[in-house]
Amino acid sequence: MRAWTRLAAVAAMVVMAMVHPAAAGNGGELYREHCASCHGANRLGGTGPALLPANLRRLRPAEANAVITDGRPATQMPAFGDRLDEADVAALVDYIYTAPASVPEWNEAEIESSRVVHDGAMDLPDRPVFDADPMNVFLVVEKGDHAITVLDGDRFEPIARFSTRFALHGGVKYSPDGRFAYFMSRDGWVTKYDLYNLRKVVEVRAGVNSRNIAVSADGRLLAVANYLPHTLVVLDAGDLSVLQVIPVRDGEGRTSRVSAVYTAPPRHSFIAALKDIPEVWEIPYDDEAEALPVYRGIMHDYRRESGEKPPLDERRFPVRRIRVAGYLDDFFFDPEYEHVVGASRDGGGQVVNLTVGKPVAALDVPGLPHLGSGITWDHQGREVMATPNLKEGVLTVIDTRNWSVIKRIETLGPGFFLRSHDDTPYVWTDVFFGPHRDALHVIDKQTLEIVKTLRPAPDKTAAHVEFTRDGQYALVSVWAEDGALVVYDAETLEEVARLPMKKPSGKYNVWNKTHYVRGTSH
Ligand code: DHE
Repeated sequence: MRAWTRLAAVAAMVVMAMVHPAAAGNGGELYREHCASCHGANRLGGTGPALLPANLRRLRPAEANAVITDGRPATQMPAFGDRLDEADVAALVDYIYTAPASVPEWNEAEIESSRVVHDGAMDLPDRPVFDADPMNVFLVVEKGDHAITVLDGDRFEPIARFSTRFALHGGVKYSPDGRFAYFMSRDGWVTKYDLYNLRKVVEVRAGVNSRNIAVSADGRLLAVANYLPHTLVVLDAGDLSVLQVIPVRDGEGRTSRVSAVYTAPPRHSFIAALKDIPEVWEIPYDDEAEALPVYRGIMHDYRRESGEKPPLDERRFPVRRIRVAGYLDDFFFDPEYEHVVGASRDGGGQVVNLTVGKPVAALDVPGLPHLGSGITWDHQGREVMATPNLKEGVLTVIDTRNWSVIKRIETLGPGFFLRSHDDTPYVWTDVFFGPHRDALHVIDKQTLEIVKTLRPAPDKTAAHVEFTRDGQYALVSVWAEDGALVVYDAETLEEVARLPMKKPSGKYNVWNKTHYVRGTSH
């Protein structure tokens, strides 16, 4: 280092020490005194969320500073501004954004010991305690105060509302009969909720920093994708006990975060997207999967290693590794689950045929396609898929027969979610980013033209649409603290109801999800 650079560095350190005298090292002490009782002595979370760098990626340090000073409205996080001076708050922020010397492995024992079984909730009657159509119920996630509203999809009236773990993410999933809902927080808490009895049944912390969950098509299993630790966890969907913790690593010992896990019903498997290894993983989970030619090899190897096939609940799930070019971490599946289309972090898309286990085409999409929100529909006698774009104001429509682009529909800005239903003529997309974030485009499935642009609440983000089971109504979130759920007639595009809600985000219709209706998320 040159002398003047060294001098500048020393001067900067002196200035920092003057501005943040406490930053020199009492962050840990302050944490133990003020934060540990809610966020856990090990920073893994308690009544408050985990405070580890991996869990704080979505919060800028300046925002963390404001939360510590002023508290967080509608949560139990108090303001510390009257007890801590600026330097103390800065020291705390430094501390929580610094990785601890070690993070627990969060293996089977830790997961099992986190399990909370809610009193008397395991054996409740198998019939709804309400008179609404249980297959046309929605769970609406309200991010504002970490709650879920159970909504009657015929009358558009709340049936119940309950608090959830901090910061749910990913779609709510249902058991195939629609009775149980499963949802997950970014801190790895998985909750099983009995929709018939409106009760939480059991909760387990399957990871320290998690992405999403998938329910097997037969409803017996749950798979959890984790960023921290680098594992995929398979749970028994009945009581959320651990069946297997699968470490995620390649042949050379490199480990990887799991970006997401999905269920592939016709394949009887889970499919996982990996963030740090150029592989897609497929995990077959039942005897029918074993009958498919593509699995025979791995099941054969598995039997050779382990002798007789043990019963499912004692089995180690085999992993089929599909090598791909680059890292794919956002997935779209065609309705037959023959192909997966993955987007890489540098943009672009790759089509992988799951049967042969090889990339077969590249997608010509600009910017960063949000393939996880991709949907399909029939367009003039052929099936097309469309994906919004996280970086550009464009919706790309693609022919699934040859993966060629049919049309690029210009929108008012980058979008996040896209939705439709087999029994509606339109596709709905939001404009999540930029000055037009209050707009929603309604697009004709046949002409591929925007027929109307709705603005449910000027200047407030409008996003995430879901349809009633018959496709007659579209429900939209006004994504603001004093937000609302707005219901539109999906044909006339007129508003028919508006319910105040606290930053509603995703909403999930039991019928559409359990019947894999095209146009919704699965
Ligand atoms: Fe999500 C679903 C990944 C940021 C709200 N999001 C998903 C899924 C994935 C994903 C893989 C599919 C899960 C499933 O099927 O269960 N999301 C990511 C990201 O990588 C990204 C861009 C960055 C991150 O920090 O994770 C991201 N997501 C966000 C947000 O900022 C959103 C808007 C607000 C939030 O809650 O954090 C957000 N994501 C959602 C929602 C779904 C979702 C509401 C469920 C969509 C559905 O209809 O099923």
